Amino acid sequence: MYNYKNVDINLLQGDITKLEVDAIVNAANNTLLGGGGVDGAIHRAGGREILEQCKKLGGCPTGEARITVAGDLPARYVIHTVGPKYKIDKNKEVFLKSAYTNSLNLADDYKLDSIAFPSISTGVYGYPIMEAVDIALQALGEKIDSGTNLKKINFILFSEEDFNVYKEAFDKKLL
Ligand code: AR6
Repeated sequence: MYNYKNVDINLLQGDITKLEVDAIVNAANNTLLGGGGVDGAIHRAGGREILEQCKKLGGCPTGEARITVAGDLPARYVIHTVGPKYKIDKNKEVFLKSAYTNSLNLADDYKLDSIAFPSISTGVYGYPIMEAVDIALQALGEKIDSGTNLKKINFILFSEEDFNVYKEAFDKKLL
């Protein structure tokens, strides 16, 4: 557990669909209609209610974020964001950072206390996790510096390997 300017920052390993937080973040695609990876896991565990709301949103541009209910999940909301495709998108650093920042901003708009992020873009979308973690940290730091209502910001990594990459980067920046 880390703390930066009175915000608790937690690194976890496991399945984001199990977390009892105000909002979990989904690494979605532009359609918001589901897919594989963490997106598939969230829709599978959350049930149809999430998809019904997603259908009404009409998609989401890369780097932006949208919010829905969380259906059968223990979280209250799902914040769907779309990260860049590493090999295809130009300005991928900008888009990855804004995916984090816009998700945090949306959580603040809803006055949420807690949020959990997966590692956006580092699965199917091919972003190297060593590069991605620095961008996640930049977005986090700038958001907290500019003021947030959030009390607890969690990052949850599916594999032990990814968790260790995050831990090393977080130790360097936040300890
Ligand atoms: N909990 C936490 N993390 C998870 C879980 C889970 N249940 N399942 C996977 N991860 P990815 P992307 C990790 O591919 O790269 C989808 O098809 C995974 O190990 O889910 O942003 C969408 O519809 C990896 O570290 O997201 C898009 O088309 C991280 O989540 C596309 O994939 C992100 O991997 C988005 O690709």
